[in-house]
Amino acid sequence: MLNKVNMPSDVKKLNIDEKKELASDIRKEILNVVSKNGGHLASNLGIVELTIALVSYFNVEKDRVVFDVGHQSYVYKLLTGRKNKFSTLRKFGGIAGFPRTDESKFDYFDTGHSSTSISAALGMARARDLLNKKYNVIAVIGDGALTGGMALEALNDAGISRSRLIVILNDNEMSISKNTGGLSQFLTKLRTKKLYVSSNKKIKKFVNKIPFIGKRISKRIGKIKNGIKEMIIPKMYFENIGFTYLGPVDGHNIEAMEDIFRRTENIDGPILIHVLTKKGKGYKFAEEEPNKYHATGAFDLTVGKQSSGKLDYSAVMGNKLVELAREDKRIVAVTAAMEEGTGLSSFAKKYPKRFFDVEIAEQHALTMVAGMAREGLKPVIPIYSSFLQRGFDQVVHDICLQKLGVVICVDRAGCVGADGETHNGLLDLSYLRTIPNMTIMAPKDFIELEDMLEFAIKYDKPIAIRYPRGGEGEYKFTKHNKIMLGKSEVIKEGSDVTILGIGKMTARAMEVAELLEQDNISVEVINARFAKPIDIKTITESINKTKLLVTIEDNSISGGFGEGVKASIRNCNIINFAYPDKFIKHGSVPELEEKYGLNKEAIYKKIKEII
Ligand SMILES: Cc1ncc(C[n+]2csc(CCOP(=O)(O)OP(=O)(O)O)c2C)c(N)n1
Repeated sequence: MLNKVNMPSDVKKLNIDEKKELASDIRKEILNVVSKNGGHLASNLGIVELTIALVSYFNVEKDRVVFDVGHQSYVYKLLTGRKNKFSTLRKFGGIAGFPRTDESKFDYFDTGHSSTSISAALGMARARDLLNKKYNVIAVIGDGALTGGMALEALNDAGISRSRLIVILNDNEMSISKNTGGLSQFLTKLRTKKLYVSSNKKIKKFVNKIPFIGKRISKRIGKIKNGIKEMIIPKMYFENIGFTYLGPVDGHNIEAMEDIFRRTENIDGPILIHVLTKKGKGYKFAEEEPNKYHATGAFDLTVGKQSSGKLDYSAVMGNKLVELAREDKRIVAVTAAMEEGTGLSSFAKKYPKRFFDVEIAEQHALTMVAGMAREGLKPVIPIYSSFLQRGFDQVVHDICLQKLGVVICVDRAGCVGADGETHNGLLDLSYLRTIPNMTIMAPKDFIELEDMLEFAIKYDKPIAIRYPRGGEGEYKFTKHNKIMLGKSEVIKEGSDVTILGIGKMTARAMEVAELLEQDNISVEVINARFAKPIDIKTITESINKTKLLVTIEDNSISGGFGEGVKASIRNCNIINFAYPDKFIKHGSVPELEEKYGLNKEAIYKKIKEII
């Protein structure tokens, strides 16, 4: 059936049995491509029927659809003219893993970070009304993304707006891990019969008390329970904040969803449609362990995802934290819905009372750890670099202003590869450097990360440790000097050029040095360790000898480490290697490093030319 479908108009022509067949074909195609390219699997398997119903009922040629996070937009891509390119998903030059307005006219808003869809959709709806246009605006948001502050702020505003806006809540009871907060408990009540039964009882009890006719009405209540379930119960929440609530509806029943979409036609103002889906639907392994298949690398379809057994920086941080927490009972760990991704699972198991998953709420998490630090705890908050962007003001206003001892572990710093623009962590060195009272470190390898974590916990002032996605590179360091505040480390002495690497780029500096030395160019290599404060003394001593300074970082050039060094060291020839001041698209890290002249060959060539 997928062979016959390319565009939404093709989907509209299908009868219900054909749509079901299409759903099955789409699942096969997604499994086939994601098992090869990696990507977000479970969320897409869960949203197949919902997307078919959406594309089939609405006119997505003009009706705006905004996918929250956008990781679940693969089905939509398959049905909106991108089927033939689908095998290039997340590859260099291929289609992106998230909606991209520059990729298709059917993508109405770029997403990647959570909880933005309702705000964007409300903006579009208000624009439509002011410009006297006619189309639907639909935000598709998961129950995980709904826990983000922005989504709740947007619901609050949308509720009173009276703008015609449709929010489709794709409720699969999961964020990446299980949702835990109060909102998810509320949704569970809506979902299950429990609330209905107990409210039904309450209603009967109330009605029974009405003189003369109460008992008779009470008997009839049983008969109209479905009506009550749909009309009265949900009004208690969503309708009170201004939405018309429809549902819950089975998100794997295309007909039922199309039917409920039809019912929106005569409703004005904001509407929330509650759709129940199963994450990972149709692939046994993903249904059983949806968290494992939320985002995945390539894997063998028949046996499922196997652990590579390879250590990565997140796991090294998590293991070390478990060890340190044994000795220091004041250590607590906080995550914004990224327990597994940030390597905190063993900490969560070992110290459940000292572990807090606040759901997709980076801003809240950062101010909460400030409160914890204020009262004498030692909070460690691992957070992906690109998601930390959300909490910039909280780092400034709540952590750094008060010099509170919070350890921010900036995970996935640098270029992340296949997830592209929204997920690259290329700005953290720039924005963290601007904050007074902040100290920033970056380790050259796993051992240095462990040493830095130990140092940071003892430091008792705001401090960030940034490290990349994945594991160490091929270059292995043998020596690990003690970490001292603001001190860099001279790894190799030389006399013609100084190469100053930071974090994972220290290994790159050593690789480039090896190439240059083959041409009899003598290289001094310094591991910066601290991006703030910059070790001006050691760098100055080195360039007094060599007269040429090269910096290498996996951050944007704009405001990054290299620019910081340039501003601190006067009268010196400096060349900065960094990513350009651009949003860097998806591809593998080696491909992108090649494109932007950051691999060892390119850096070697450029230095040689200059020398
Ligand atoms: C600001 C931000 N924080 C964290 C993430 C990582 N993340 C991507 S999807 C996701 C879970 C989303 O859950 P839900 O909205 O329920 O969608 P589902 O995958 O369950 O369909 C998280 C935490 C993100 N994309 N953006």
